[in-house]
Amino acid sequence: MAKSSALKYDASSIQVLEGLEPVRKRPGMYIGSTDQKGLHHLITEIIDNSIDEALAGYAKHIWVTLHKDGSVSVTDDGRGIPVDKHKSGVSALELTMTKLHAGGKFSESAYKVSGGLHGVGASVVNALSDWMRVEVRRDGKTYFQEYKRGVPKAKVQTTPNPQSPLNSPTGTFSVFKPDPTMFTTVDWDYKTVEDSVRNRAYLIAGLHFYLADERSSTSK
Ligand code: 0RA
Repeated sequence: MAKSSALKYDASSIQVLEGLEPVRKRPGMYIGSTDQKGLHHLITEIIDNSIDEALAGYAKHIWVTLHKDGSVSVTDDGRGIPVDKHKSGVSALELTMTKLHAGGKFSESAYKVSGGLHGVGASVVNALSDWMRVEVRRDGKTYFQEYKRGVPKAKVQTTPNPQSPLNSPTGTFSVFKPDPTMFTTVDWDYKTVEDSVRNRAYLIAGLHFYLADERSSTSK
């Protein structure tokens, strides 16, 4: 029989699928709404993780880029999401990207740092994305993992050819394309993104934001 175009799932993929199912079933419960406002919430979830890394004293720069294909990338020069293996054998990066953080912002977490909760929200963005890729720069290496609707395509690996333009020895690059079946629109509004970036930038001295819109080749 010909290989179908549908994904083949092994036991661990099915676990991830089941774990993220509540997000895809009731996206509004996690991001407020599935309209353009909810859509933009995806970007703020990812930016807020980088901001937490800035508040922890590490990230100094955050780059946000709206890409031509409708994907968005957020890059920071913080320490990089940890990639070490949990006792289960799964990378901390994979756990961050695939496990719902129960109770979210109000629960205790091993990743809690000075008022921020590292990584919370990333799995929600991942679950609501058609695809996502995360690259982590640390130990002189670039680790990466790719996901399809939240499910890892393979284990965390290293690559000699990073996609991110990060030119710092450490940092995190996340790029995702929202799943059009989860939102009433997947069109980013430059002004909305700009306002949200500006409002955050005002609050944090010494943190520099860069926003680029490759759809129009404008950057600010
Ligand atoms: C937990 C621990 C460490 C870094 C981070 C989280 C981290 C998370 C995000 C999410 C976006 N950017 C990030 N940057 C850092 C520190 C691990 C260590 O070096 O010991």
